[in-house]
Amino acid sequence: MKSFRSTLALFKQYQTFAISTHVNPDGDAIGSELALYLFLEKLGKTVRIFNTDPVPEKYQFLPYWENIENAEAASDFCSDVLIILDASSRERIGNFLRKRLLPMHAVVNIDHHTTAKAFGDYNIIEPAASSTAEIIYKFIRSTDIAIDEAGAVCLYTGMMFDTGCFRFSNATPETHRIAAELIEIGKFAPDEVYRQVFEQVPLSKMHLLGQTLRTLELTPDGKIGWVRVTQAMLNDTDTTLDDVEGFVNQVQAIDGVDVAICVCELADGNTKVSLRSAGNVDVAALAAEFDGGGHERASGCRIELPITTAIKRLVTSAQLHIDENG
Ligand SMILES: [Mn+2]
Repeated sequence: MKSFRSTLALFKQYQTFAISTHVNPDGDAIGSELALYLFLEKLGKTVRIFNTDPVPEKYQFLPYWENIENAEAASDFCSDVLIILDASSRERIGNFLRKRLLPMHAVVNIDHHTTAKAFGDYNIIEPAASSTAEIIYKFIRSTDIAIDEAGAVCLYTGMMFDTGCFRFSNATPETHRIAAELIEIGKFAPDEVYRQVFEQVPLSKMHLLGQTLRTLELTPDGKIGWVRVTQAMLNDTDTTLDDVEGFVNQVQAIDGVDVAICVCELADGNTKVSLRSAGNVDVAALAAEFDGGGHERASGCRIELPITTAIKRLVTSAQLHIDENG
């Protein structure tokens, strides 16, 4: 682990920086990238952001989002320092970027996932932080550079996204205090950010959600609930796996459900799994049994089995976890 102070010293020492994040970037990934980009620009550095996947439309209200470049643009750029945000592992930035973004001096890894690997020369990993944006906030606060309006809305968006709009257990009192401060600095309307991030659902995704909820099943005691998404459903509604994001929370919202499971059939016939816990069961441990990872209350894994078999295994395991906890 490196301290904020030594990381700042590294930033001051070198001149050119590349920033990247995981594939299918979310609000935390993009908000964190932009906030750190603005910070480094204030230090007088040359900074570029390269992502494998484009900025989703719902984040195209964030200041400077258009400065985020695609992977191909990285071909002619050589940085002193590469900063990877929110990615868990170096591979998660995508194959092309992993091979192309080779810095002259150091890789800095900033992340909050409990499964985060210390792949950088500098690793700032804080599993207790709500989001990477919260870590970036604390880092900038530890310097003498002020967070401006643009930085504030980027950081707020990251924290808002990863806490499910401050609903999840990772939203600590400190997260709320920071959010309040960012609203004051940024002078933005939090309800407007909420609308942008959470209420711009495409009609096709709503159709998929409708089909998905019709697959809901529960154990007789109602403590484990699961839904399934098949390739046929994706084709029928003209949606992709990305659209399944958040569906598991609908299952978690059912009264009495301790463990919520959403399984998706992948194009190769295997299964992608999202897990949520109401707090009695550690779903990071459950996911780990299938080589997955995440947090106690939110995790995921990939299972090399068809969805029906995968569900049976998952429900059996979840039942054991519930029984263990009385
Ligand atoms: Mn995150």
